[in-house]
Amino acid sequence: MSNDATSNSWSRRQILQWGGAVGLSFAASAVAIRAFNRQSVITPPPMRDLDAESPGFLPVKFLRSFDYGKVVKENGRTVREFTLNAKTTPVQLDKANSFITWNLNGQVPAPTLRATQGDRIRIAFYNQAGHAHSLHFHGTHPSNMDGIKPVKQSKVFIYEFDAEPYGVHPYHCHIEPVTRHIGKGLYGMLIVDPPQPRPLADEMVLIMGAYDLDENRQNELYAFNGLPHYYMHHPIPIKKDRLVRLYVQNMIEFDAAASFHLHANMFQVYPTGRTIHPAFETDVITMGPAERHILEFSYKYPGQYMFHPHQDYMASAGCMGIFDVIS
Ligand SMILES: [Cu+2]
Repeated sequence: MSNDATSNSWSRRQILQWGGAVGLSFAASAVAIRAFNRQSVITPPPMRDLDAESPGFLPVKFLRSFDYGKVVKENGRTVREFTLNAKTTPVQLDKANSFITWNLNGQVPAPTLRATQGDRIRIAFYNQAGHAHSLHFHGTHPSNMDGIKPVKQSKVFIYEFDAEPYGVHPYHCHIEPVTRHIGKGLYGMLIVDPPQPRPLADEMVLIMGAYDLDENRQNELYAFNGLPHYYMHHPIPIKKDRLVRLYVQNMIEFDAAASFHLHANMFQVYPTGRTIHPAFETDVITMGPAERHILEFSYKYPGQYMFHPHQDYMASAGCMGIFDVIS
């Protein structure tokens, strides 16, 4: 990666954190994203609207944002440095419900971190929240980097490990009760790209989460990328016949599983992102907690198509979105 991209990463992070609040145009952020995203040089169609009422909770931006970190070379090796700040932030989930989230960098889900297999990952974790938290990554690493030890309020911990193996890896807080810490919003995705990059595609992240508003160990609201019903009211534009690559992850607590169904199409499945070639094709896939996959498809016909769990109670409670296929 070039130095160019390195300097862009910080400005983009600032854009992500502050851009929504000041009404930055999506076109400008798309340029910034494209400038430092090595693989996705595809320009996605612009989305209709940017809601600024919940800064930090901007599913439009989150969808196609990948944080490649600040790149430094150490003994010829690529090291990617990330900063994650645990915070406590209220968010308006819908007209009726606000919720105190525990989050990273003021957003739910946390930033999507991205590296290539064999890179070194270094994460400065600052706990600025009111509780002890930690960062536990899936993937392969030594036990002292497994993130099960609490990092107390106002403390810092540096997590450092090799990016391996390639695939899609959740990360989340691992402080007891873990269900509560994840349910409050402390989760995200680490994408480790294979040494030989996947083919160009319009890449997006869809993380399924849920909110237990009254703490009765049942979810009342569900969401893709943090805000219930968001992509239903803000359909995601995609180009007809263009390859779409979804990184889909289930971070819903309390429900035994969640499925993902795409309307009027089939998708190729790369389980856990751990294969280079698709394992099978289907139009609905079921994921247990923390399960994740890469799904690929393209649409043959223009029009609007729903995506949602096939469990209707989850879809009708917010985990619902629409792809708007344009010619
Ligand atoms: Cu926690």
